[in-house]
Amino acid sequence: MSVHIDHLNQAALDIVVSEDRGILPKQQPLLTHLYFGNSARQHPDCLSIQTELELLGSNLFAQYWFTDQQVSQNRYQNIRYAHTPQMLFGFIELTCSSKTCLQSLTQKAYSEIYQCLENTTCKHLLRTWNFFPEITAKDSKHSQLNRYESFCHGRLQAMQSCNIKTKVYPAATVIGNHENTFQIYFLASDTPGTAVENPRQTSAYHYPVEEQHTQPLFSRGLIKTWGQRTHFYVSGTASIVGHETLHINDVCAQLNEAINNVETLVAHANDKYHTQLNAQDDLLYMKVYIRRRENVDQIKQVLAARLSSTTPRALLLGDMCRENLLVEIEAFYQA
Ligand code: 3EB
Repeated sequence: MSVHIDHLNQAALDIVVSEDRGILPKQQPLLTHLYFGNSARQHPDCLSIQTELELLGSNLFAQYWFTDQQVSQNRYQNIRYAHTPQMLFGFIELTCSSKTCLQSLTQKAYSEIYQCLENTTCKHLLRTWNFFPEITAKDSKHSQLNRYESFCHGRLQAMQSCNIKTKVYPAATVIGNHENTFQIYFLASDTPGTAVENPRQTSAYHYPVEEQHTQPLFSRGLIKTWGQRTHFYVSGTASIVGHETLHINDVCAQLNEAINNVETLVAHANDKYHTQLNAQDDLLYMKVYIRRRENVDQIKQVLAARLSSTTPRALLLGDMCRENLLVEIEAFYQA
């Protein structure tokens, strides 16, 4: 089966990564500006989102999402969003403490997201990024669940209550931050993407789970064409083979295994959906979430061996949803 190329959807979406503060790389409509670290300023006149994770070994990593059509900005309940008829980027931020029930908070946030999309032309959720504190602590309300498991349950309940029937789950990242905020930002579009699963990994939505537990509803990767461009959004990827964590207590081996997972996913996308992505050359950037700041130098060495020297990378301090994971990566392909 080949990727559905929608010739009516010629909208451009072109992401430029910048590791310096400087002038805008292009004069085109901006859908969003995402930045990490503290040396960037909120960009006026566009949806400008700061992720509250510490950037290690650098002070700026920013992305400018350019399009070729006029962008409008709007609000819906707690969501701020920017959109054209073909694409929508949104952001929700809610207060979250150690006493918060993650299931109710997540259900509220995702219900607002699905209701927001329902009122627009962009009903297909393609990619989400989710951050909240104390991700593996016990949930305050559901003592048999940790906060990540409670999050997974809330995400399912929002889909059910909003009558979302699709099995094309978005690609996703879920990371623990060190703030008092629950943040989600997301990309949606008027036409669906193509979900890609990894033959080395059990699909997360098929993970074996105990009673009272909900599977994580995300796709390993999602392909979307924008005009002449192909994007491949790779979810947060860890040292998990099948459904088991490998290389416990070995951060270098975990990172190598995670990169093996991403490379296998790209090869599988090419085989199954006839994309022609090069796992190194078409990698626009890689983000590396690191649990322990003292692992940074080891991580940099592995990245130097595995990535092209010119590929931008952001190293971010954050917690994984399993205690035994020390590192997780996410990749963004643009060809
Ligand atoms: C994993 O492979 C690691 O719940 O949306 C990675 C990316 C992970 C997304 C999610 C979870 C999620 O299971 C954890």
